[in-house]
Amino acid sequence: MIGQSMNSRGVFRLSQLDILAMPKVHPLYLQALKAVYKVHTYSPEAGPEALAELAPRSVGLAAGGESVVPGALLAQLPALKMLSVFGVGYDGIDVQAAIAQGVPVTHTPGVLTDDVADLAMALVLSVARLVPQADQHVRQGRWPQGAMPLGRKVSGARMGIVGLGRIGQAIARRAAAFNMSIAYTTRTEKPESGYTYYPTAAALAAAVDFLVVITPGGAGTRHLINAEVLQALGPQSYLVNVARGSVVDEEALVKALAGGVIAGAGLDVFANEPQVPEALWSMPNVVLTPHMASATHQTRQAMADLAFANMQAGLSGQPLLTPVPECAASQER
Ligand code: A2R
Repeated sequence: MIGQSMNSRGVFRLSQLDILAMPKVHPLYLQALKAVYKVHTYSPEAGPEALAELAPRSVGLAAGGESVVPGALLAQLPALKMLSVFGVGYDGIDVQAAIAQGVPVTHTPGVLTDDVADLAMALVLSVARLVPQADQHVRQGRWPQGAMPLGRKVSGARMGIVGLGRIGQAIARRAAAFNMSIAYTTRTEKPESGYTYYPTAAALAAAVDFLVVITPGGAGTRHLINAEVLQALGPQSYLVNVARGSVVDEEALVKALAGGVIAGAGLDVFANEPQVPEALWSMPNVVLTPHMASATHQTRQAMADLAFANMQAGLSGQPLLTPVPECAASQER
């Protein structure tokens, strides 16, 4: 146990320990950490001297779901005991390097499942029922001049889910309430789900009206949704991505949308955030949101609480609440 002491109210404090926070870590997570630790924000621009001073003292590393933590950075932190990520996705973290260095990595699965599933359905409904365009139609005073174009019915349509984990299943439950038929693709079939399985994303795409992508990011899923899958989806069907920008070949997507290869797309994530291809800005068949699937007061607080609790557990020798699967597996060995 490191630097543990009891304060006047009998609450354990891990005072005076130094935590390094990656740039843009969520303020609620930082706020929780600052109540207990000395928190320093890592600034890659500040140069190696700034890190050299902090490195021997930094026992915890706080990161966000979009943080990039390469093995080279971890190697500069010899005192590191814990890496706690605020987010369920952790594809920017070199987990194998952390494990090799004896540093456990945690993330925040579960607490954001409902919000991400909610936004997936919001994008399905928005793009199919032209909600953003309808809002503009009214605000810009165009209603008296005429009606909106017709949308695409969602209830009873065919839903395809790429990735049937915690969030994919939550999307399926919502789609079921819309009377949609549900099919999915994953690496391993989930017969217990009762949904129709397709072994590839292309086969699934060919069989659905809405293809919702909700796998992890990283090398294993890079460009899983490519030109061939979009071609299979076809001109009457829609793509929704609430996973990671890297899962979709964005160049192929822009071409498919511009050329009418697919009907439209609802996108919360992009290949090079916060940059969004300008070609998408003016497309009427696209709904764009700024990677905000878990961005509610309630969920961001729950994520901050869990990320903080993991950091505290790791630094006080307690069992971790939610290690990433690779670390859970390495702990069991
Ligand atoms: O393939 P399986 O049986 O491991 O299923 C996982 C699936 N998956 C894939 N499906 C098709 N092709 C792949 N190459 C592939 N790799 C993984 O993604 C599983 O059904 C699902 C991930 O589920 P969970 O681990 O429960 O993650 P959760 O909480 O649903 O979040 C998914 C992602 C996060 O990693 C963030 O990047 C994003 O949602 O917000």
